[in-house]
Amino acid sequence: MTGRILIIGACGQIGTELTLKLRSIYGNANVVGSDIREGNDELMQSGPFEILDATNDDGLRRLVKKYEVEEIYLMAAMLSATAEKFPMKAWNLNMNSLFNVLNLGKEGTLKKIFWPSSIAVFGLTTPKENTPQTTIMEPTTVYGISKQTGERWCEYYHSKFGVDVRSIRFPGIISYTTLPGGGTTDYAIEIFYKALEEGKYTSFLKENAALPMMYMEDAIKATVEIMKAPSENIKIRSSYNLGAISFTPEVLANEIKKHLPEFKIAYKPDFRQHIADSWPAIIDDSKAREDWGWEHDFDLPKMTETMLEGISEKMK
Ligand code: AKB
Repeated sequence: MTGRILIIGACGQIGTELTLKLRSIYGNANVVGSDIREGNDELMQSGPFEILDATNDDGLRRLVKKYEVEEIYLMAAMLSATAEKFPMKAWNLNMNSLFNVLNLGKEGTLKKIFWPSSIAVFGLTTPKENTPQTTIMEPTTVYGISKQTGERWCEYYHSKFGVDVRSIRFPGIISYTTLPGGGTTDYAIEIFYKALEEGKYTSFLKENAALPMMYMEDAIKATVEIMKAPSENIKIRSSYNLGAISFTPEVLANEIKKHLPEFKIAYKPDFRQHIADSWPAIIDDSKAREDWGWEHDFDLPKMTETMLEGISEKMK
């Protein structure tokens, strides 16, 4: 690679760990982090960083020129629960940031683009179990509508203009380094903090709300691998289904109890339950496995153990 990599949304939950991983692979100086705000010390100190509003096309172009960027990972987005509160702001951020990047691809400035989609592209009419790669998609959330529309544009820019854009439909991503903000799957992170800090947790989803989930290390591995794969292996240019673990709040609580037997869970579903109701329970990711060799490493016991150990360490 001759040019540099730019991460937009480098200080978010996935962006932080992705930036650090890419710096470890491609060299610190070659991976530029950018976000609307500063991130943690490790991220800020390990390589170049710039303040950037993802909707600012001129600002983005300035950075691409300054650092001779040839690859962009667009991680900035407003997630499902927050997007329901600020629909127009979510639409503006999620769509305009994507167009800014896709247009740089169309102009030939970029060699490759990564843009995450989500299980939120599915809706109430989608089969919930083993949700196929290609199926009915009638998303009912602002976030889901923006991600589904984004997928159509990615495919369009690839087929019309040859833009090498690659995408994954992320499930809920579980991690302890940087907290997520405004997602429906965030309960699966909060529960660990509350279990360790207070010994109890009140879930905003029902006990039987099954959702696809994944440990962060697997999400980063998938992102790195799809971007490294030869272009001809990437046969789907909208976005790939990607699965790892699937569980309900009750199943997760029982797994936590194996380590913390006193842990108590209660349920008080709020508006986020309606969002979860419209999403798949388990997703069929066989196309990602066939096309570019996707395999996950973390199952529920390994993820639970890693989360409890990591958060305990942070609390010391
Ligand atoms: C959310 O809950 O909004 C996100 C997602 C599944 O895309 N974590």
